[in-house]
Amino acid sequence: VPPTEKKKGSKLFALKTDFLKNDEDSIQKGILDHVEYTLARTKYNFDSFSAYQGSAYTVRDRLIERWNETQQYYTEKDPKRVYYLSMEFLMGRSLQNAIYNMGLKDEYHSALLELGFELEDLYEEEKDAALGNGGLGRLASCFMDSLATLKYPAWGYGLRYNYGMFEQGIYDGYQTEVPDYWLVAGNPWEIERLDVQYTVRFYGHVTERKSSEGNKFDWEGGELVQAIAYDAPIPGYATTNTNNIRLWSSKPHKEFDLDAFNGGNYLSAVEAKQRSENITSVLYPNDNTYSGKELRLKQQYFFVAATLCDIIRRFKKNHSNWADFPNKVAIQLNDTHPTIGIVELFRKLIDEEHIQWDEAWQIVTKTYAYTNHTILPEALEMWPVSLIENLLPRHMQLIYGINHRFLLQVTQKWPGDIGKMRSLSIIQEGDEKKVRMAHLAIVGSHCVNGVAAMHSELVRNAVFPDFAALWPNKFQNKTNGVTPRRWIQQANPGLSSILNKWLKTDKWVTQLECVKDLKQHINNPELIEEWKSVKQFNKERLADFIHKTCGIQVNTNALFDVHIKRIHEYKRQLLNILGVIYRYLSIKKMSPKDRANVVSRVVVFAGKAAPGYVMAKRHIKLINSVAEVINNDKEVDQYLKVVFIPNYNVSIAQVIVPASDINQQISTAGTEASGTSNMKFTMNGSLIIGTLDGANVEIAEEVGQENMFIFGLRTHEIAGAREKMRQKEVVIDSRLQEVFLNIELGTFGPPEIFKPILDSLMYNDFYLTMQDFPLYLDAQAEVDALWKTQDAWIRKSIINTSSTYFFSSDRAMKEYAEEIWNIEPCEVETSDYRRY
Ligand code: CBF
Repeated sequence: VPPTEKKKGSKLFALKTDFLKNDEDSIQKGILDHVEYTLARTKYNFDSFSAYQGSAYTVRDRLIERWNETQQYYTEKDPKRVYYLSMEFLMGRSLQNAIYNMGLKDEYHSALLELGFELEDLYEEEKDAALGNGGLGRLASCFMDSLATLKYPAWGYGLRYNYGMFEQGIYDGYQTEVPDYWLVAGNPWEIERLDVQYTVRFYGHVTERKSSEGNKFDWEGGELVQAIAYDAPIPGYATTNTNNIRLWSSKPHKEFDLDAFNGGNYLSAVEAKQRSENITSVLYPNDNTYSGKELRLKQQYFFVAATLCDIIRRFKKNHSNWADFPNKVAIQLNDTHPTIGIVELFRKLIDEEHIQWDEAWQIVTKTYAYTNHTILPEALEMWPVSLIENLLPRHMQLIYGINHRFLLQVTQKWPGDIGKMRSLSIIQEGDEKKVRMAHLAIVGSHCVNGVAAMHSELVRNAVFPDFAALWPNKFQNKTNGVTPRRWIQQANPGLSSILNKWLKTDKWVTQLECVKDLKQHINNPELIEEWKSVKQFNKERLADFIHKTCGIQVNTNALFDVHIKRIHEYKRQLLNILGVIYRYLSIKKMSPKDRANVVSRVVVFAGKAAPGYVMAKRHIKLINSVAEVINNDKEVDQYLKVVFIPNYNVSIAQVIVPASDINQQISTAGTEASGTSNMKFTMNGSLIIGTLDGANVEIAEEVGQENMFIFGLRTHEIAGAREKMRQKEVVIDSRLQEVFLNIELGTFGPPEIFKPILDSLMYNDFYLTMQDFPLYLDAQAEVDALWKTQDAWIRKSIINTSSTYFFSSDRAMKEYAEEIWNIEPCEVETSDYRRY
């Protein structure tokens, strides 16, 4: 056909329907093509890592197809979208998740087998994406999985840190930190979008200009930084719907400081540019603690400024009336970290779109909602006014204006009550004035939620009671949840097979309520046997991992007692290790006859401490020192082993959780907002030993307290217990005294190392470890007793798994969608998401 006769675009539409095939041959060809053309390798250096990369790129191709279709579909239908703003996404690995969610496990398995690789081995080649600290970031990732699976039009927004969560090493029992340059071997799971860039301003000054429509405020000068988008497609399970997490990376702005350059100052002009790349360099490794560093505030503003440009650009594609904005856009703040986004949207509406104050504020508050994830005072963000004034001068002016109008509302409700104004104000007065970000988040949102029933009660009644009195309908609870895809189907194939068999369906993967039917078979010996053997298999898998990583051989017939989470005083790893010491001393004292009755245990710890958290790091040292003594004591060899698995992350959790018999959720009542590992363990049939804290309370309601080991002070008893401690009225349990004595005598190494730990208990046992200690030992004794009747144990384990519907993130996302965001599913219409 002569070129002039070719119909413009005809080929384009013909190609568009031509999706990649998913038969074995097509997958193999895709892998080999990527190994050759993307990685530039030959068949002679086709090793496991290149097989992983090649496979990942073929999966990514398929994800991109689905992603494009989904975005195209959403653009056509223009549904209301939710934007989940989170400074952290703890994604873990992607290959297995994507293959499972796309329903291509068997195809990939056999395609790779013929190429000489086991699919399961290739999973291990992938480095975790650890752009988060712990619960909050992992929750965001579970939520993204559920949103895509439920076909909600949702976007995640965050930062693409060059260095994720540090890698933890253990040397001489102490934690060491090594930077995690996770991008070193490339990242097949992201798409660099050089076409999506925004400019973000810092510092500078505000110029007020008179105009006929009122005064205008221009924010000018300062430093400009470029935000570049990186997209990570998030496939829903068994659906074409594939959502997106867009992460921003900072790059120098193209404008060059010509004056400096011409003045011969070339190098300093380049250095200034380099500074801008620092913004997204590193994830702050603090969990549940506020870091008052300017760079952190820069990260927060950089993040929301780019995100809002992007959201508004998308909104403007189809809309010109700003009143429609909250009907099309819901923004969820994952904690206060992105709260400056409230002011940024307001600034854009007022200064750039020239909307009047009241109308603009209405749009803002109808759009935003805020999730509170902690009530620990050390986590509450409060930025010095002077810092914001310097970095974001226009925002500070607007915050004052917002606060002024808000305080008028307060005076209307409580006329003349200065105390109320002081306690509610967004600005905290004092030697150094500070902006209370949680107050700003509450004032600027239409909804505020906690993450478990008990936590939401505390948020409403203990932390923000005056706000709740002012706006009683603003406060809600949305109990957390976790995705059963990653935490059952992918982490525990044995359990998945049991569920498929006994429920006669695999519907549970997306409708977790199905698992309750398992209870019917609770007395069936065949199920009990299968359950035992799956647990045994998972324990052997973990034992191998422990042997490989720690060089410790553990007895897989022992009870696996697991405590994995960030190391924090409130989470009380200390209570656990003191209990372990007591167990050790008791075994040592026993006669051989008594020892025959001892329940063998493997006690597993894992978790990172913030690098600057000295006490938490000392706890790690204590755990490792105790482990060293116990693991080398031949006398207790078969009864007790203690393991600290280094560098805890998502993929390691996927091996530990399914292998656990009991899991420790032992925070001081009233301190853990929710906890989410408790949900993952329960799904995997591990029994909780725990306090009535966070979501443990609701787990107890679903599972039944008789199927868990609940102990300890209740939330309402905490204040009294602390007072008792202050008055020095606490009588130290004699068993604990014996433990202290052994630490002091040097049984576990030089006592001076551990003196600060003992002192912290003696002088200010804020987390009430000593008062809960005897109750904890009693609960552990109950654990031992039940373990001796294995079938009864297994029945309880089955009950745990079958009572977990409520803790699926699918349930949580439906609640958010219906009760906060007001969004609906928007299913991409395709005949078959697997595309044969
Ligand atoms: O809501 C998710 C999790 O968030 C935290 O990790 C947090 O960072 N604030 C809480 O400590 C957890 O209780 C909670 O489950």
